[in-house]
Amino acid sequence: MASTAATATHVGLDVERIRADFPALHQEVHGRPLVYLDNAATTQKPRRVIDTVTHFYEHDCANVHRGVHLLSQRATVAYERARTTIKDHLGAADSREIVFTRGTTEAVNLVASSFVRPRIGPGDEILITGMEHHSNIVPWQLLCEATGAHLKVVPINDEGELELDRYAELLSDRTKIVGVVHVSNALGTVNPVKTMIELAHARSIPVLVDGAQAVPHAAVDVRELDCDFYAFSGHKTYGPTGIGALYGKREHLLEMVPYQGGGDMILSVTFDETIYAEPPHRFEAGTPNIEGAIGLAAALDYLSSLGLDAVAAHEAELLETATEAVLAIPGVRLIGAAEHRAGALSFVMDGIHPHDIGTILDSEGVAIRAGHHCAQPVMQRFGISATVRASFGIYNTMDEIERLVEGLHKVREVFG
Ligand code: 7TS
Repeated sequence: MASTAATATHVGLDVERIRADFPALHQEVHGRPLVYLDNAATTQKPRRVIDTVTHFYEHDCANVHRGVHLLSQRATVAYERARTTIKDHLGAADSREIVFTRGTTEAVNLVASSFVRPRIGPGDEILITGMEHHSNIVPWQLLCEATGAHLKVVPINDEGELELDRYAELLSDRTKIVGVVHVSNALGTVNPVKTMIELAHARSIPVLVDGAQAVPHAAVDVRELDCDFYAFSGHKTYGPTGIGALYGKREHLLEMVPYQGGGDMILSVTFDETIYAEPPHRFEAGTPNIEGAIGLAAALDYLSSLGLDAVAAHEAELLETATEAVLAIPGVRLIGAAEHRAGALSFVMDGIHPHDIGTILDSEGVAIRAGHHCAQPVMQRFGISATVRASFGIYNTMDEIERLVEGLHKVREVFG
């Protein structure tokens, strides 16, 4: 993964060329050129993705897996080809290990319902970390409520890193699954997921990795990680909203019960008995987000074409520069100073509410996110209610970091 400590061995990204591919970047906000630094919430979309989705609507629009007619065949081929693109992007062995979902949130809920629920009972444990997004907390709480299992949480230190010793101690014979975020959206911390997976596997405990903030920033290889499940969202990786994917090891998917019932997930139905389709279709009930899947594949092709190492290096440079520049402003305190960070910079300013900072920055044309970032336990850990978060993508520039810093100086002027 990228980290602030990454060495600059990359050939570099042609950021001006990349920017030309993103129509939404070329607009003014409150009379200033837009500086978009809210990429952890969602990214802008390149022309290639927009054109791919438009092409589907203009030429191939039909339902999948059910038509003999040509348009339906073309839609089916494109949809299944998109699955192969995702498989290749994640380094999976078999495209049948890729399930299309609405995004990371649905992927976690799917694992909770179809994999963990049948094998968990009262007194069993689910182990997550103190830096999870709500989407990797609440599904497990729902499962605990329904089954009498307990949620255990790995603490984080003052730097915003996981306490690995505590993690090892918390793994127990009762642990039925580990859920861990690869890169924290609230702190930017890159977690040592490979080591965590090894430790869990040593006790035969499966691991689900939330990769929502990892896939946009660096190469991910699920076979190298040896994770059991890996989830991510299309819209944070330059693709459409409402689409994402779950990678699951084939041996697990084959054992899993359906998530939702409906069309497209069956082999045969009578009123007495339904025989389910094989994975992954078993988990894709109903008409899927066909154009979303195709658009996501176009986004991943686009990202790969830039070179994922160059992407990671460019963003590491942006993050390092932004961290130094923002810390030089009086009264700024970083929330999350982990040795390995990627993508996001979270901070607070003495005596000024993050929402006020966000509003003033917006008036200067700079889009950041202020809030709890759907990670309220992280805020509780640091004794705050919110942070300001600047998050970076392939099209951000050093000039934009200057605009952020100028905006923060304006904030200080306004608040005296
Ligand atoms: N996991 C992480 C680490 C995330 O950052 C997010 C979304 C999710 C899961 C959920 O993804 P979804 O696509 O299913 O909604 N994070 C953010 C954010 O940081 N600001 O807005 C959404």
